[in-house]
Amino acid sequence: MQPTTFDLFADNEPLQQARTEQIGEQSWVLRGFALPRVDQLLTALEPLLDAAPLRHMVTPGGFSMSVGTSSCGTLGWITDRSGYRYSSVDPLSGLPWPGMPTVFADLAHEAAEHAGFAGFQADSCLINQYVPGAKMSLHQDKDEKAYAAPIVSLSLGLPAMFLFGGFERSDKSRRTPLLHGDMVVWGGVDRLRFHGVLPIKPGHHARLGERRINLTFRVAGDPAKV
Ligand code: MD3
Ligand code: FE
Repeated sequence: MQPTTFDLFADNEPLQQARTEQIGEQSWVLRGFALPRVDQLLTALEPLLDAAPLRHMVTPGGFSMSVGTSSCGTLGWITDRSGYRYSSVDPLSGLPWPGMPTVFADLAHEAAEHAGFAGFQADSCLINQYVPGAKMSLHQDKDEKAYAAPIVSLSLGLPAMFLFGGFERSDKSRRTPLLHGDMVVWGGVDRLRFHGVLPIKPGHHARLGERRINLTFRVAGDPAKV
């Protein structure tokens, strides 16, 4: 569990160090990994959310999620009264989800590689927006077709306290803060761990205002077809 360091910028840029922290056998937090690309990421995000706006989806149990969600890529995660699943069509518009911007795909690929997962090519990016008070209860991500690929996440805006649990809902969970620019890669034996996010505390982020945006990059469909 020895933290390693690497240079975020080219030689002539101001030195900023990102730290890689191991939080599980095959899970890594890449502190600040996305910071050099935040402007490009937010520029790419804006038109996506115009085409496929954030919405509060309803769970099979009939509850409206406190998190606002949308997707880009070939597949997007949805939920309604009939269940959770991936869809190639945005049910709001009846159109395919917006394509995955190159800056998203490249960043996710590089983060995965940095954590030891070569060749990661996401076919889905779930966009979660949290305002203060919004949370995500403990759950497993099991709607993807296969679990061989890791899940890669990017946190932007307000900080969150992330819960990293075990393989049973009742297992004790550890917590780690996720800050603007942090990325996390969960794979292998840690892929099916329960996880969640505590209610976001009120606050203001210089770049994103009163919100947190989390992007999760996934291989949701047939891995052979990505
Ligand atoms: C650990 N999102 O969208 S990202 C989700 O911050 C979700 O919005 C949270 O959980 C968020 O499903 C957490 C981190 C994450 C995603 C998938 C995981 C952590 C994971 C899968 C296995 C273990
Ligand atoms: Fe999840």
